[in-house]
Amino acid sequence: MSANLLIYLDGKIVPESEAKISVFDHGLLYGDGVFEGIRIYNGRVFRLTEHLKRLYDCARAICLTIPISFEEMEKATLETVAANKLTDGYIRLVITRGVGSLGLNPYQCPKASVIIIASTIALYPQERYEKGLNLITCGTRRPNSAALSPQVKSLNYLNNIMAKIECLQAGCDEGIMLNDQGLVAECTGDNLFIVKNGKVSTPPISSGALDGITRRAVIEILADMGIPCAEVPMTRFDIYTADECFLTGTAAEVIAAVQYDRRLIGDGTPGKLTNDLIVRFKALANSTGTPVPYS
Ligand code: PXG
Repeated sequence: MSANLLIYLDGKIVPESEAKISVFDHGLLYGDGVFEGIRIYNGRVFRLTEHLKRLYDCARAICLTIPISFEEMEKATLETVAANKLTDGYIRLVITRGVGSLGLNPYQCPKASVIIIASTIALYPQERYEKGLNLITCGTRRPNSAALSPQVKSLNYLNNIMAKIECLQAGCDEGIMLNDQGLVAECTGDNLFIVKNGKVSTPPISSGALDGITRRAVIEILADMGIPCAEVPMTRFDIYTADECFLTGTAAEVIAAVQYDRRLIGDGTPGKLTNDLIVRFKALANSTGTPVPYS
């Protein structure tokens, strides 16, 4: 990690070495809190409003009061990026429940903490963007929404981390997580799309897929190309027999998947539409977004 980052912590921008939180913070003790990951492209923050809306919705869903307004959060995010003079990078917003006692009760935590980190991220090596990813099915399932809604980007990502460990131990790059009914939900930190006979589809949110912002952007790009995207329940069979498969996420962007459960997807190389979407997504990301107010 770069050593001299400037971090926003509860209203102040401080050097990384001073950006510390208490061991009694329930974000640490219980994973009680929410987060967002946002990209900066070419001096602009991509889909900032959409990301902040999701953050505030997730906080609301877990009865967490974010101590600053939406507008203040927007300003703080842009100021943190400007302070670090980043024109391309990654922003991590973290809201923790705050300092409390050694008990679950979140009402013992008087004030949530707000952390904004502006840095960089590289999820997969460049070679993977050219050749595509190798996927497996993870044994770890997406939680049922009657447990913790899979829409909450909470600070407890253990479910996804367990799934990621399975992929890595199997020598694969990523894994597909099924829901409790055995339907395809998504990957460990990315949404999933397939192309078959020129038709594009992606699992619906009701299957346990996160309502990803990159997913939404890709559906919009497809619509602009005159290609509808069906949000329909999907099984492993649909992926085994697809012509193309790709993943979307803020960190991963758009990336092809070329192998799944040791079967080749299509001819085992990134598909034509996938490559086209990679280019179109880059163009969109580099030409839109909220400008960063560098001084
Ligand atoms: N599914 C899950 C479970 C996610 O956490 C996505 C899909 C993609 O959503 P967006 O809105 O980003 O298009 C996410 C978000 C990582 C990492 O390091 C990944 C995410 C967030 C933070 C870190 O892999 N993905």
